[in-house]
Amino acid sequence: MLTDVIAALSTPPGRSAIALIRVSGTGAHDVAASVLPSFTVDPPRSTRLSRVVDPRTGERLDEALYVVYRGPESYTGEDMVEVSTHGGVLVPAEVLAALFAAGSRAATPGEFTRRALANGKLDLLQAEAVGDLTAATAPAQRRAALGQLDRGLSRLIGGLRERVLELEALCCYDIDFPEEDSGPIPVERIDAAIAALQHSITLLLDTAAEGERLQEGAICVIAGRPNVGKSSLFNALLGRDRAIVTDVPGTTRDAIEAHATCDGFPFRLIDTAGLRESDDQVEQAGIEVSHKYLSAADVVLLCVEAGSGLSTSERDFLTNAGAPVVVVRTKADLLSGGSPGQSYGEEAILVSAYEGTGLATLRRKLAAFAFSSLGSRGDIEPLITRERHRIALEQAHREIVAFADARAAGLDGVVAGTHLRAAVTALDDVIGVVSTEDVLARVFATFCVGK
Ligand SMILES: Nc1nc2c(ncn2[C@@H]2O[C@H](COP(=O)(O)OP(=O)(O)OP(=O)(O)O)[C@@H](O)[C@H]2O)c(=O)[nH]1
Ligand SMILES: [Mg+2]
Repeated sequence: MLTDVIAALSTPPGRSAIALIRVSGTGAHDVAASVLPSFTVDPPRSTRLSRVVDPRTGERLDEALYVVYRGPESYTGEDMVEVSTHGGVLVPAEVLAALFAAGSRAATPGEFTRRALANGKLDLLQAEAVGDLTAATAPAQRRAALGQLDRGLSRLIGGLRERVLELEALCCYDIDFPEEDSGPIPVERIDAAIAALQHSITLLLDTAAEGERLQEGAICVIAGRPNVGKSSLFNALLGRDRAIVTDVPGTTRDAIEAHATCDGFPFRLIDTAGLRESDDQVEQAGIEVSHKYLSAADVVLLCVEAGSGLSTSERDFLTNAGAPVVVVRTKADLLSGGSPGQSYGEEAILVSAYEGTGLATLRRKLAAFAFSSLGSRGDIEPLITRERHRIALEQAHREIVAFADARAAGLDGVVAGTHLRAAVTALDDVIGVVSTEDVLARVFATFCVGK
């Protein structure tokens, strides 16, 4: 692992009041001292004001605040300096160039966090949580990321790992001391430990579907006949006019996607072409796209105009849908008195995109449908949010099953024990005890420089 001095802008470029530049590595203090004439290390972790100069010319570039960290007490675990310069396009770029001239180089994406990982300041799950927190758009994502950053998931998986090791120890004891006074370990005790472990891993795996959905946003497809008000509802849920609305049936031709937060949970809302038989080639293509999205949906909003009955095709839709369907009665403002119309099983949600009525109820319902188990579990319990976690846990589970099978088949304890070793390795992979370059590259692929 390189420990040379890296520097990067940690705030987005562009006009802003302040920009933060990070410098880290062996010699980071010397680099910073070249551009900050009044630089002192002691006491570390306190804020000081200094002129910032170009070391090549001595020209003043800015007046900035800086904080010095002495490794290992820093984010990366190395010597670090954070300089808060004035923002904008020019000053931060000039200060950064001065830092490069003083002997640092540009950090690669995620390099600060990678160093934190290499120096044991964070484990791989925490590094992922840093990325998740900065990418979060919905409060539920923030809560999950903070929990993971607090090592909630690391501790849970570390606990599972301990239990596999204990199981291995129990079996080794059986092999090494079969004639001990205390007698062999009762078979039931080992069987119970295996069953309990499998159960715990399964419970964690059960969080994967909604955990991964939390990461990506739940796919919510808005469907229904042409002109029922799908695009209007889509815009109302987004709070901006994203899709075209007209009174011409068949207005929306393609699927339109946008991110939205409903009741604190992330969604990918998809407005689609109205479902009907059409001779129009373009519209027909749009309808095919609608079907494709419907098959990938986590939840479907079936829009039916308030007051009108469900058609046969809508009833078919309800019975054949692969995802939970929320029936929405649209254009509630046009309903004068009468009944909103039957909803078949589900209580109808009456909405008006024009007046905004029913939208809050609808958002709550969407969150309850797409994140039912997360909602009921609360935020305390760790969950897995990535395919990477799921694949490794499935592997650990398979190895424990294979271990149980090998024992049942009367296989030699040492041979059976290799499955437990493999289970430990799989769990280690999740926490990132030893991570290969390709795993790291994938985890850090989405990081920006300066993180
Ligand atoms: N009164 C009233 N009219 C609405 C409401 N929502 C939509 N409309 C009207 O209904 C018509 C169709 O609205 P759209 O949102 O384009 O309907 P759509 O389902 O997306 O239609 P297609 O894309 O053609 O399938 C427009 O004239 C809208 O102004 C509503 O809440 N109240
Ligand atoms: Mg439309």
